[in-house]
Amino acid sequence: MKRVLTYGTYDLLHWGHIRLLQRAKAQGDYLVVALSTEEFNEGKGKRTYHDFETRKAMLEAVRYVDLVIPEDAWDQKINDVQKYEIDMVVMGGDWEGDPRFEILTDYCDVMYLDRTEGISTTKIKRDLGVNS
Ligand code: C2G
Repeated sequence: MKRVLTYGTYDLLHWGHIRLLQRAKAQGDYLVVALSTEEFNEGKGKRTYHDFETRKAMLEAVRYVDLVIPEDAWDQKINDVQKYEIDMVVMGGDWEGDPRFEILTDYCDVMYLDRTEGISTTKIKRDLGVNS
């Protein structure tokens, strides 16, 4: 059983998110998503449309997702990898080389996948004329 872990905000779930989850699950047999809490998002300068419980429920409805856990601190990742016996962390390419993920290479594999071009939560809000 190869266990995969990924992190994100996953607000206004869109095709780029689904493709990331699909490809992350394809790397193993079990996919854990660490979902940013509102408090953590404030630290990332992000305000979400959906609250944590709604974003969690939406992710749990995605066939590729096996477990959703909260992400509420940058420094929880090593503990997450150990606690959930993770074999591989997978993130989108915008995180490639980020030390907050590179540090995990001592504990598990780390893989970065190409982002899906032309879609983002920010773009959706902008195209809808919503102040992001
Ligand atoms: N993503 C993607 N293609 C897009 C948009 C997003 O592949 N067009 C990927 C991102 O690279 C990320 C995941 O989808 O791996 C979730 O994206 P966000 O919800 O924007 O997550 P982010 O704010 O990058 O949070 O600790 C790390 C952070 O929690 C990551």
